[in-house]
Amino acid sequence: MLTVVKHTATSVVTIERFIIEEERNHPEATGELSGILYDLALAAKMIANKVRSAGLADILGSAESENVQGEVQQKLDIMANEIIVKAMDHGGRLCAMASEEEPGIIQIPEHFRCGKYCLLFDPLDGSSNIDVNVPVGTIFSVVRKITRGRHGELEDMLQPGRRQVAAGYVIYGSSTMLVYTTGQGAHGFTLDPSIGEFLLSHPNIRIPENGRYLSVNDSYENHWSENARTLMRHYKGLESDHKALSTRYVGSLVADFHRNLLGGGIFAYPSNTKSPHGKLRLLYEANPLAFIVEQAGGAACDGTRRILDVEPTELHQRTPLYIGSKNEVELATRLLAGQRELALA
Ligand code: AHM
Ligand code: MG
Repeated sequence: MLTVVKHTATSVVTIERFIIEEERNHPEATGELSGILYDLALAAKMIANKVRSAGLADILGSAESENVQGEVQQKLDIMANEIIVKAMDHGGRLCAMASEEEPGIIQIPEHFRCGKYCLLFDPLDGSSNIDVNVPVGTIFSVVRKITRGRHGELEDMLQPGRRQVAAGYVIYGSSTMLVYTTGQGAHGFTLDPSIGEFLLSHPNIRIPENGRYLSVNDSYENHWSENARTLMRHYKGLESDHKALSTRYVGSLVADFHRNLLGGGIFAYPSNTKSPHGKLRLLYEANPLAFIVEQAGGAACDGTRRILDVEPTELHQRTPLYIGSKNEVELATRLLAGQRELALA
């Protein structure tokens, strides 16, 4: 029987201890998934460290120029990608990885053991915001291998989101936070930089059922479908007695999602005539955040379908996305119903 891990935000609980306690709820667990989560927490600390000194790039040497040691500096998103690959490839728990930064599957080198999980990730989401010191994030998804060979294959990656065994994100903001789920609620940890540990700060996150914020890039309005335009007017209280939501758009999915998860709201990225399939990636942006939001009592859809039920066909597949408070996502599904999204028309 599941025993719910009970902690309050006032007890000092490290992410390691929390992961171990969650694992105890699964006597059959081998500890491999826990190992993946520890390694990701370590990678997050390393990326946080790089992000914090990003503003010094011009002083220490900007991207593609040589730094003081005479090494060519890399762009931060490439650096974040390498940090994750290097932190994760040798643990013996993964059989393959996929990243927004790499076109194909990343195989585990021959000299390392292969495990039974696949990791999909966006190493630095919203990276165009780095230059202006606005929060960015990392998003990750873990699925179990379903093919029989030693290495992970495309088929392992192309599983619907409901099969995820773990998912999470890291936000590099005024503090660094890691939020993850293994299907036992969504829990948030804040990095205490003085001791280098993620400490439980947001146990059992619950998203309010109604929204307070609307996060959407309005500049595409003329390119949306009529139904999407009507939906946005509802959110703004212009079309019905729906309470007017406050518009907040950072342009970093992780930051917009995080605010709405804690405060209530909806993030919407409808398909439009310029991006007929939407912009966000299904496997390593929409799916992990959808898993988290559902665990927190919210919802996510692509306009017509629950995100976690979409059957992926491509590694870097894009999807329209409506994610956040349950009642706001339900309104989106209702108002967009019958309108096959532009991409599917
Ligand atoms: P990226 O993965 O290339 O950084 O793009 C994803 C980002 C999201 O973080 C954000 O929500 C979205 O793109 C913003 O797009 P737009 O500028 O079209 O509003
Ligand atoms: Mg991204």
